[in-house]
Amino acid sequence: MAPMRADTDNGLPLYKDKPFAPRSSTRKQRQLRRTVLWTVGAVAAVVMIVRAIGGGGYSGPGLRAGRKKAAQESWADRQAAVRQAFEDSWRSYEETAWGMDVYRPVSKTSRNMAPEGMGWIIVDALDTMLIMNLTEPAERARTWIAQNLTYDQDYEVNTFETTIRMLGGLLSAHYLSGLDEYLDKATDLGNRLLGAFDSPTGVPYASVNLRTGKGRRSMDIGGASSTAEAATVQLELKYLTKLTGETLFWEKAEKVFEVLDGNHAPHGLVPIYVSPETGQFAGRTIRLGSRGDSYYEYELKQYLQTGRRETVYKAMYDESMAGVHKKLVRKSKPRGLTFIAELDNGIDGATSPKMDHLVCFLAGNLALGATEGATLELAQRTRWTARQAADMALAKELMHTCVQMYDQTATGLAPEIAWFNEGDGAEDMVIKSQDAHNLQRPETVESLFVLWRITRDPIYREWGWRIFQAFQKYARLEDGSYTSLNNVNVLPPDIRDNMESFWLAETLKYLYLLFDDDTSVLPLDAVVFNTEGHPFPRFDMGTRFKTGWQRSAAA
Ligand code: DMJ
Repeated sequence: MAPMRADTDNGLPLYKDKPFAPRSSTRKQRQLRRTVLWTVGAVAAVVMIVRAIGGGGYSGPGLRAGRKKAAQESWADRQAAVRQAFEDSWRSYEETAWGMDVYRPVSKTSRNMAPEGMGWIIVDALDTMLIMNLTEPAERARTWIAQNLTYDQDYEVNTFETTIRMLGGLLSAHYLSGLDEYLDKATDLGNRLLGAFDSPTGVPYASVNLRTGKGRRSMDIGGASSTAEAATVQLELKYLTKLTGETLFWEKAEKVFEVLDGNHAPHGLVPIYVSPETGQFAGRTIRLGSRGDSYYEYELKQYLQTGRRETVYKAMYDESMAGVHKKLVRKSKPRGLTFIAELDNGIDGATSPKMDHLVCFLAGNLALGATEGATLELAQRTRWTARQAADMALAKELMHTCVQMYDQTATGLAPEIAWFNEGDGAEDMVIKSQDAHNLQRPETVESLFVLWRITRDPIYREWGWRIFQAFQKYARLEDGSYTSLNNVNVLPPDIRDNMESFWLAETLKYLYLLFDDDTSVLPLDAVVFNTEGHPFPRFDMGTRFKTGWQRSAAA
């Protein structure tokens, strides 16, 4: 029997820049539901505003004791509201789609991607339940994984998505719970993914068959893999090596960076495709959005993960961020919002003023890189260079822009893509209809969480609360679960029937941590979050593990 193909179209939630295609069949039904929801949402919003005004909302630092207590209670209330949103989303999924990979909360339909399911939503959401102390649903998830989850299926999965969500989810569940059964599953999965790296260069193929271990080239330009996808499996495989002692995972992972770095991309800015056959970049498009984003994230996080011993990754990261400052930072008109432009025609081509919401990860990443996880106050006292200051300043400016991507829409939710105005227009950003959907993405709240932890400036919590309220108001269904939107500028909201697993794995997790008054939970100087929001401990390499490559000089 021919192997089943990876789920690349029609369904969600795989590829990041999948084109948007609205469905029209149930329009009337949706309209009715929207009206009801909108009214309920409006009432809820009024209640919340009244509560915020009368309930001693946060008024900034330097409060007197009595006020401070009220402020703390307020953040606890907000955190509880996020936990409730998770519980409601989860209950809806458990009741109507338990065990399925794709969940459509409006129609209450679901389906699997692999023949026997991949545990896609359960595994991705599990560590959030552990962090939120939701012990009963976490136990049901544990039982489902133990009794139902098998990776021995004749099915091709996307190498990157399976690594960051499934391998990452299992590893962080092991880290947080201490249960070896998650590590056993992770090891089985890790072994099955290794076949993806059997290319002439070691750059992984886009897909791999879980049973046969055979990799398959992508359908994209000449079979090239996405650069971000090839370069975003390292934290997971290295942690797996640390836990199992099996160095093969580590070697496969780091080889990818050796090959990528061997291209000597000018300014450390890489094209978004790479050939597994030649190891060379393909095409001329350079961006920090889809297919480029987490390459830069994992440059930094590999350095942090292994106790800041692998300086090769820090050198790459510094070079890339210098490239971002020099080549990609732009200001919009008329308000001067800082955004990160794209290069459609190579490093010396003209910039394009398009920015994906995905780029908003960079605000947090820059702040994390500047202090390496310490608070800003501590980092500034210890050592503080002009370079760190510049990265921190850019982090704050970009954070503001990303929040504006929410604030400037009718729903208060961000579109997938914004186009910034550099000419005479009256608006700083334009949202095209094909880019106007919201997939419950995490990048902005992820960065708000990192900036809050690093700066301790409460503005980042306030911004996060505003975003969460917009989700409550416009993306919440009658049963309390949450869905995506087709267009963030349409009222009443035009909902899309899909709940992304990263809503549970990332968006709600980061909001929950953002509102946690206890900043010692998962401290940024002791853990790294993988690109899917799964926390792993930083670890000491000891004498057993080492970086197996060095940067080569450009010819
Ligand atoms: C997630 O799967 C990860 O955060 C990935 O790095 C980017 N895309 C989604 C969320 O938007």
